Amino acid sequence: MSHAWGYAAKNGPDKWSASFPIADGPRQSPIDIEPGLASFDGSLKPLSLKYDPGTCLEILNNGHSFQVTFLDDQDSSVLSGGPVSGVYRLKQFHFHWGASDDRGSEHTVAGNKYPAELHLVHWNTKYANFGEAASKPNGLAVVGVFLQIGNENASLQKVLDTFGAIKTKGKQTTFTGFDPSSLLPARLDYWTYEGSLTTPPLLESVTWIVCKDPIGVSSAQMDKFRGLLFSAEGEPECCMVDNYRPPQPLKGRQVRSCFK
Ligand code: E5Z
Ligand code: ZN
Repeated sequence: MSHAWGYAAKNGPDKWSASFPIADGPRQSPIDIEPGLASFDGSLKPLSLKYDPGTCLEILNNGHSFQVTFLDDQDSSVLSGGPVSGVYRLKQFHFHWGASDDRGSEHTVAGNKYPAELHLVHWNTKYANFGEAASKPNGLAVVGVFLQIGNENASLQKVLDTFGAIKTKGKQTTFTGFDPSSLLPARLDYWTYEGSLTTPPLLESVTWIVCKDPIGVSSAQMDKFRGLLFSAEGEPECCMVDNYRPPQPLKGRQVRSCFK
């Protein structure tokens, strides 16, 4: 790739393999989840997500999405149970979305897209830090939550209310006291499979935990997402939309569910 990676025709998902050959690897994400092909696994534990709003630090437009970053120097905001062993710390959450409400999620369910997908990114504390964990087969656990159109989401609105301060690439602002639990569905039924980061470097280090139940978002709130820019201040304005990678080949992997 002659340009940095992105989601445009010249540097989008079809082009990533030139610079990141793992793009064609054995455990790439996202995938299409076919519920009828997932196997119920009664040995899967309930997912435990315990988050401390005191660890929420800031919100950043990184030019690909926006992310809310958490202090991860202690076991204060953690994932355990579900398909994983040990304790994983929350590092950040971010979203992927479309140019319109008919697309935007990375994972699909029986071929169907949702308008957006939330990713809560955690790293395995058996490693020293996120950077070490990111290259290990069991280094990361990402919880995926679909957004579906409905009523305004009051918790999400707290995030969207910061967007005036992070419109362009590289901008960040303090964002404290936010409880990411407020963005979770009431029921944590999930599918799980072994996959990768969905953006370069596409590292095959992610245990994916995709919630079956979506959370709500209004169409007006989805429009707020689309008001962010991929571009930096002073550059030609380029709306941050369609920042998702399409489903990748399953290559014999099994998708398991914690529910029948
Ligand atoms: N969309 S996603 O949830 O699959 C996802 C989650 C996290 C990242 C990308 C996609 C991410 N990217 C930053 C680059 C990275 O964190 O992964 N770097 C890893 C190695 C490293 C610090 C070394 N990081 N030092
Ligand atoms: Zn993501």
